[in-house]
Amino acid sequence: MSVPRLVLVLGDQLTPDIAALRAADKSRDVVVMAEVKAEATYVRHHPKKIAFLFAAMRKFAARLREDGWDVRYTEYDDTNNAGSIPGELLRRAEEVGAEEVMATEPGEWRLIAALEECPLTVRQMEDDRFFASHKRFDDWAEGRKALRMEYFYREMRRETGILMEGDKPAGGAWNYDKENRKPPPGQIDTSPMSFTPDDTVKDVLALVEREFGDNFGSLDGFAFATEPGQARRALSHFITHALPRFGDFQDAMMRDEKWLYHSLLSAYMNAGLLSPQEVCAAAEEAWKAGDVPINAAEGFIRQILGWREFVRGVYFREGPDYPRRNQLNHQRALPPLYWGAKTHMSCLAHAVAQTRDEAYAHHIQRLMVTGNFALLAGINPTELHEWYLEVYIDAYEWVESPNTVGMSQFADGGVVGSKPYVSSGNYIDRMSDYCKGCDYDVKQKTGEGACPFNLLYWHFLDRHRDRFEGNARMGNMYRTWDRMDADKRETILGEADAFLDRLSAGKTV
Ligand code: FAD
Ligand code: DLZ
Ligand code: SF4
Repeated sequence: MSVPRLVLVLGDQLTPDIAALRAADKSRDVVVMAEVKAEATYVRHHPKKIAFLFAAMRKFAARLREDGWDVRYTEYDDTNNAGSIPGELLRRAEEVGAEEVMATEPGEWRLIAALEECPLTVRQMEDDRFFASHKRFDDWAEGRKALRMEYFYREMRRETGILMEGDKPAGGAWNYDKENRKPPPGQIDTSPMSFTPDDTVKDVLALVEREFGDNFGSLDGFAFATEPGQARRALSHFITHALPRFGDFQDAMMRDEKWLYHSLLSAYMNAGLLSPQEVCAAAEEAWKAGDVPINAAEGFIRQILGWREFVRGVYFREGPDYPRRNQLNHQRALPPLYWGAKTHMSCLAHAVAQTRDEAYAHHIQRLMVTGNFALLAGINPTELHEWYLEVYIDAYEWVESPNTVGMSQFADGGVVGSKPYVSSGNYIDRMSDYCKGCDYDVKQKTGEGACPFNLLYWHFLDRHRDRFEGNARMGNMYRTWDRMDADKRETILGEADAFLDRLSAGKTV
């Protein structure tokens, strides 16, 4: 009988035909899965994220066993648990007499390096659960002065044929974003599908409460899907009930509506319970059947076929130093309000509270509330990156860091975006109902009670003038700033400095 090899399946690789499993031989090889301290603590993950992954891992292992695989699964509190992925590989290699490991490339440089350093022979195969391979992205990126998602996305549309009518984009345009910026609607008539914890989930919830109960975040009301059948039902529910209005209200934010018309499918796609291909196909089918308008189908598909693929391409192309870039040299410490300390800013209080309760906030809350504030206030992007990696259920470095370090903080100097996403309170007021319940006044530009976003917006532009003045997309902002009275400019900068001093001193702002 030939010597068995180990097949590593990580917590976000829960796909039956993932590369390492495809390459393995069921009659010979041994699957290794492990809940380990190193992965569960390299940042202090939200308890719901850990519970989701551990429950989904346990169910996936059971399914592989039913399918005839020899699976060696280590639970978190197993006394023999070696505590890390390489440690578990070594332990299992000794147990079964293996020397070789087949792995699917992890989604974080940290773990890729750990597997490279493992004394066993580890073959890392490309993770091909995406539309574009590393080579495909690099071929597209090579020689371009700037990488812009929109052009990459169009190539992906042409190549996959998704939302194409011959060689033309469906409906005549590539992008319908102009129709997708409606302010919050009066009422939301749907909510995402929720799942009552079964015995596996209940066991994991008890374990996570015991081991990680002190991490930021609540386990209450855990209702995520933890197996592919449930995730598929969540997809189909979203397509029928939320997708038709997804486009219109994609950018809206409401105090009492956490989900609006968003899908909540990122955690499932990122962990492997759903494939991006089946999600895009379901949205396209709904449009073809006339159930969903083109602005909704296109807006949704662009996030997956465009943004999700694009940020992954950037992460792997830019290399291991990417998550720690800080091109704007922002050094302020992440303030306690990100961990739920009291703040008078209603938008931040709501986005952070929702994050603590649900391990979820939608894109505009992440980008234009918590991200926008951090950028305007000059928060250290590495600290912020770690925060996003910790607090969201869908966070892995390959997708989180280009969104945080690149799109949201411009700390990569413009690899992901052509200009920083900054706004004054006006944008938040237009797109949300947060300002109505705020201690600050969004209409007030200076003085007692002025919205901090209004002050910090100009402070940001002023302190980074050298870098952004020549940016064609920001010229208008500088012209408006320059047209203001010198006295007013001075007042704004002085009040912004005073606000930032209070923030850094740990005062409630
Ligand atoms: P929907 O609004 O329903 O969108 C549909 C799908 O599109 C999502 O499920 C997701 O897979 C994909 N998508 C949308 N926007 C993006 C994007 N910018 N990049 C990649 N995929 C996208 N997404 C993550 O999956 N993991 C992260 O750790 C993460 N961190 C982020 C950090 C910041 C600072 C910002 C601004 C965005 C981040 N995003 C991240 C992108 C986006 O916010 C989430 O994908 C989205 O909010 C997930 O919720 P949803 O499934 O309801 O998405
Ligand atoms: C995020 C995570 C956590 C919390 N725990 C585990 C674990 O115990 N075992 C495991 O195999 N994977 C876990 N993961 C997912 C990995 O951290 C993930 O594979 C890497 O971050 C690469 O994306
Ligand atoms: Fe946020 Fe300013 Fe609106 Fe308050 S007034 S909710 S701080 S944007």
